Amino acid sequence: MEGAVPPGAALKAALAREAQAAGFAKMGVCRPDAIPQAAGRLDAFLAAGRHGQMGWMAERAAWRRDPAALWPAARSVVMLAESYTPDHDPLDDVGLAERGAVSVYAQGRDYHDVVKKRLKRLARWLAGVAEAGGFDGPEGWVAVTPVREASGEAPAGRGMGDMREGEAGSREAPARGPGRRGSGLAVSRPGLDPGPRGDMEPGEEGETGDREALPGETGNRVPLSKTQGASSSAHAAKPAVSPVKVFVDTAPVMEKPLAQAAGLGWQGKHTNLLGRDLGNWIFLGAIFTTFDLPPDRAETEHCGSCRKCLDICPTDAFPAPFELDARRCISYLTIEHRGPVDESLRPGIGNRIYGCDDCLAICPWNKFAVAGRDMRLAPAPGRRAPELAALAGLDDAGFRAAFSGSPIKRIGRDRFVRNVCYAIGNSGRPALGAALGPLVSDPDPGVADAARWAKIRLETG
Ligand code: B12
Ligand code: SF4
Ligand code: SF4
Repeated sequence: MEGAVPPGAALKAALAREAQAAGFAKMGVCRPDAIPQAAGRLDAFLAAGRHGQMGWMAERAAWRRDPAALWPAARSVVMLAESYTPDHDPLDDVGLAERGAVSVYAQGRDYHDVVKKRLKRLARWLAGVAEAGGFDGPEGWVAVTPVREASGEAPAGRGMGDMREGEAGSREAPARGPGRRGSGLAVSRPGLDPGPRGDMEPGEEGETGDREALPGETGNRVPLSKTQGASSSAHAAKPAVSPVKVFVDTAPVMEKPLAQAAGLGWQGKHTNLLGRDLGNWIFLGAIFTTFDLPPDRAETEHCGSCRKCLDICPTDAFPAPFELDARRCISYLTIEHRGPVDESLRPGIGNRIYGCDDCLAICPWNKFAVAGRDMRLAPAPGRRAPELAALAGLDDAGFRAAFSGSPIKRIGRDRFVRNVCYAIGNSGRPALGAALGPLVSDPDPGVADAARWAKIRLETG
């Protein structure tokens, strides 16, 4: 029965149905070698030092620049878009004098957790297909034969993956079909702003951007489950290892060019991915698989003569259209940058205390944006535009309690309160100076420096 039907198209269609059922807004497929142009552009970005303190970008460049090198056995990359379109205009929060602006993606639950679950659900489904030797779809039973993992696979390493052997199938069982059975999955983690994040527990340091997980280090070479390894004899061409790796956080994968190659949209002049049917409020996720799936047609660019995103940027972070100097981007400065921010950039930060959305919010293609489907990504109470004076008083425990389950927790109290001080300094409200009082001698030098700067700025106008 195996190979009776050309499997790729039917398997892809069934996977797309699973993706939609799981809640993804869009799915596309490309080959791992579909983005040859990205390597040179990444090299130029790094050579110019535009990654700033994000040293992990350079350290992992060999994998990042070439998805085929990350996992040589992969035949297809499945790219997925998750919508988080806000129901308000984020620009309304910019410039509020006594409140901080928090970027939309950080107002709800940590998206990594949400997207990770969805990606795992899909990956379990794919792994289940491999285990069963085919799938049962509207077309009837379709046999599939995944490619056997050959030499050159990513090196195995210590296990700190999100999923352990035997865990698959115990939670979130796929809706139907072979995926119900346990399947060992290979798991690694891509990300919005890399570094150890959503899996952190109270007591761990809320640090971002230190390093990214490598395929072998993340324990993503989890072997197949016992059911796969030992029992079933129905699937003679059973793969020696899992046919799928999920990238749900901090993996060295260039998700935007891959998503463009997979037809989800194009990288706009603000460098983010946007689509005519998606807008730009989307997160990206990737699944690498040994299955041969027919690739989609790459999307072409539709920015035309528009330059709204370039013009609105408060810190002039775009040296040219389609290029970003992260060192000037408020998202980088408030989330990734450790220590004092260059004084010349502080006024431009305004009241943005975590991330920045200006270039996304202004994009005219958002009028076609799909609505966010997951309420967990909607703003949690008090997370949109919180009061600066209250935030300035947060100690470590208070910070952790306030931002439990939020991506904000990752940056830790010190960096967050540093940002709050900059916002107070930019508020033009001398009365807020009282909240800075104890912070000028804060044990964290970044906070103390920011508080002193803010005090002077409030006093001198
Ligand atoms: C590092 C990083 C950052 C850094 C650097 C951002 C950047 N633009 O590189 C900082 C901290 C600043 C950042 C900020 C944000 N990030 Co971020 N970030 C990443 C990360 C981890 C890697 C991105 C990367 O590889 N950058 C390196 C550069 C070289 O790559 P690039 O941007 O693709 O560069 C391309 C262009 O320069 C282009 N190019 C260069 N020259 C030319 C010339 C022409 C003619 C053309 C056409 C193209 C072109 O080619 C390059 C390669 O494709 C990704 C996750 C991932 N693993 O991909 C998330 C990711 C890009 N971030 C994301 C988000 C949501 C954000 C923020 C919106 C968060 C916020 N609200 O604060 C902001 C947006 C800021 C912005 N305008 O980009 C999402 C974007 C989703 C989307 N719709 O695209 C991602 C994909 C995470 C995810 N999984 O969803 N981020
Ligand atoms: S996120 Fe903000 S600071 Fe960064 S490039 Fe966009 S508008 Fe500029
Ligand atoms: S604002 Fe204009 S230039 Fe920028 S990404 Fe959107 S369409 Fe392209």
